[in-house]
Amino acid sequence: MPGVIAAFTGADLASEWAAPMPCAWPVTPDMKNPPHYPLATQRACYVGDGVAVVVAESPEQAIDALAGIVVDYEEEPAVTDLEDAAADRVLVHPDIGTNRAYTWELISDPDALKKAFDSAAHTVKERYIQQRLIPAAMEPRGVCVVPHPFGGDFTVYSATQIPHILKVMLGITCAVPETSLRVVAPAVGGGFGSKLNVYAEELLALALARKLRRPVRWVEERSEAALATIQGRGQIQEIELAADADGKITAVRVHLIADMGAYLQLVTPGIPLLGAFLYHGVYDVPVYGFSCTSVFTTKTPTDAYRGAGRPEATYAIERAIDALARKLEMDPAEIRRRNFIRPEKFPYSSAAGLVFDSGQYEMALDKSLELVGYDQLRQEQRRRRENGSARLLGIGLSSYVEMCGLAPSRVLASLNYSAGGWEAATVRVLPTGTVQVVTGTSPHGQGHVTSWSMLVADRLGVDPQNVEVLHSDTAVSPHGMDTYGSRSLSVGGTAVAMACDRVLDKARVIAAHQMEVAEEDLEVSAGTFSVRGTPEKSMTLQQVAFEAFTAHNLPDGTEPNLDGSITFDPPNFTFPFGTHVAVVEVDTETGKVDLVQYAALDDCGNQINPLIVEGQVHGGIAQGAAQALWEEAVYDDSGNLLTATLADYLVPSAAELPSFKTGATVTPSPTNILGVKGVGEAGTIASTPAVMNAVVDALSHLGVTQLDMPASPEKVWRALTNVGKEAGR
Ligand code: MCN
Repeated sequence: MPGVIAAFTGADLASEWAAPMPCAWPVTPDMKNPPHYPLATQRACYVGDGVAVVVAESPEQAIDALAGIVVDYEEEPAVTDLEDAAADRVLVHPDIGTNRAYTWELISDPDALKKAFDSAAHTVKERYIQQRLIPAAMEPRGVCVVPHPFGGDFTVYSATQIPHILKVMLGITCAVPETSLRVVAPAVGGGFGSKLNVYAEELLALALARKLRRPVRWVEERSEAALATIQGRGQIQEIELAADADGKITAVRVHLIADMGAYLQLVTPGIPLLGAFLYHGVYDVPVYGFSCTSVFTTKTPTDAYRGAGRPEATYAIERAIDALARKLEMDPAEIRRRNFIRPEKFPYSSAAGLVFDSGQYEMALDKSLELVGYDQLRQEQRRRRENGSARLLGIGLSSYVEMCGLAPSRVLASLNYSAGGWEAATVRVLPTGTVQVVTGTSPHGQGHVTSWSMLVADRLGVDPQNVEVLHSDTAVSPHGMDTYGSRSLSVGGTAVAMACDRVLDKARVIAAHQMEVAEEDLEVSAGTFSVRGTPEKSMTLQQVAFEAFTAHNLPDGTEPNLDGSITFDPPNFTFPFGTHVAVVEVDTETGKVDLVQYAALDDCGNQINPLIVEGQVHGGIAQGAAQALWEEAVYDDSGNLLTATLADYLVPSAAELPSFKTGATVTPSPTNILGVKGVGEAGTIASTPAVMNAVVDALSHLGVTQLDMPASPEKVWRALTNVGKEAGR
């Protein structure tokens, strides 16, 4: 056809791959991982599994040519329901003989767990559905691979969160020496975890550029993104709480069935584990049990989506604690207060095996209630109920803690993750005094250039305008572990700060030598080294950098140039926390829910840039509220995605959201020199349960307590109609 350069099936390209597509998280030794290649050869296992590729001069010509391909599919039954998948009635991959990818357990003390439930004064058992979500970054994915005119080198431009990891994986999968690959992640257009992956299209673009000896580009369309970019969540959760007569929780037991989709992508199997340690939330729970069975379905693979495992955990515990409060007829704030881990217990060793760094949970709750005007809202709620108003008010709380700053490499090893959790940084003071920072993080909307400039300026006493931050290009920043898991500031930013300290140490040696004084006699302030007691005798950092550059008069053994490099492996996760309060109005006649007020109190330790922190919280809240009220990937029984456009998949805009009230407390983390904790996912983690608790809070007096997300008008209306029928109304 016009403009077509080449067309290939999966079989045509089979010899291009040295290994299947990577899954870096084999969570158990017996985990099932069916071979996954960029194009299917025998069986396509989900709608979105590529079977052929066309390379043409223009995207339009390629699309026309794709329409000319006839695929002779022989249809097999789909498996879309998770419990059905676990029953192994229809197998997604008959070769492996089961749909169960793995079972993973974390039970601190099985006897104590049983005993706690047997002897509990109160128990609640809840079942929740985490619907699948479709990440909707501002820009979908895109990749362009340029072969160098001579030799076998390639430059790969990809809209990825992980240029460094991608480079390693491309090398392994396509048998290209790492030295022949340069990966550049330019302005990425958002990712929210969905670009923390190695995708078929990236491998195809590289293999085709190699085969055809010309640049190859691919840019995803929005509906393709819905099918072929990973999806998030996808779990059935069962959570049980045991409590004593006063409402003090004595044990938590959780079982999940997690939807892997048709294949395991880069970190698919690990996502439930990122929540596994947190189903007891912010509460001091002595006995804990968690298990997860993960299953294959004939749907798009799942993987990391903002929060990855932690929103799911927070949702389950925060809804369950509200269920316990209802059972005990206790205010949701009061039951939380009774169960919080107390400030004096930090560092707190949890029954799940983590050590929480620092926290003041009750303070965050108190401040959030103040922010939203809790007592007045409860009065207003009562008033509307008494007046028989058709617009009921619901107030929902969510107190959260999350583990981020992924992660100490040794801990990742204990979870069978195939990479480390360190981060690299280099800080160079150039001869003219400009500071160049090389970071291994890879921002895609989080503002690292601004934040890193601020923290370098602060530490070195230079103007932030004079700091250049280089990132996301493996030729410029060869070492890095990239951006996800709200790790960048607490690991990458800390590395930058430590590299600054190395620079200052070296500068001090040079300045002391130049001014012929002892190092101890020097004071450093605002980028100037001055002699204690004789402030007029001083050198600026810029002067020191110039001396280090000319190297005419350096102390013996001091290397020229003023720079410092470090690779920092964090000693622990960081544990940000807070309480969010959502206020909704529910129209009992139509079932429509309006989110009318929202207050967020977050504690991410010291803040480098409060405006960015607030922006991160805002975006996170919008995303989490969207899961509660609007977003859901809907499949039919044959495994067709029914919500593959933004007309069917309801991503909210500003019009659906109130102005958020935000506040902060500051409880520094003792695990890094900046005292910071992550914030990139906090809003998403906290907001979903806050909003759902608010919806249930509006309706529970009418008997509606079981409600799944998204709380669409139809679902709410049906729930109200059903309880009405039961009550003979
Ligand atoms: N920050 C701060 N003080 C703190 C904590 C953070 O000033 N105590 C600042 C940091 O300096 C940084 C920003 O807040 O500029 C986020 O830092 P951090 O919490 O370390 O998170 P990461 O930079 O590692 O970002 C990852 C996180 C994740 S996992 C997802 S998903 C996500 C998110 O960030 N995806 C995003 N935020 C996003 N924001 C945008 N615009 N687009 C995405 O795709």
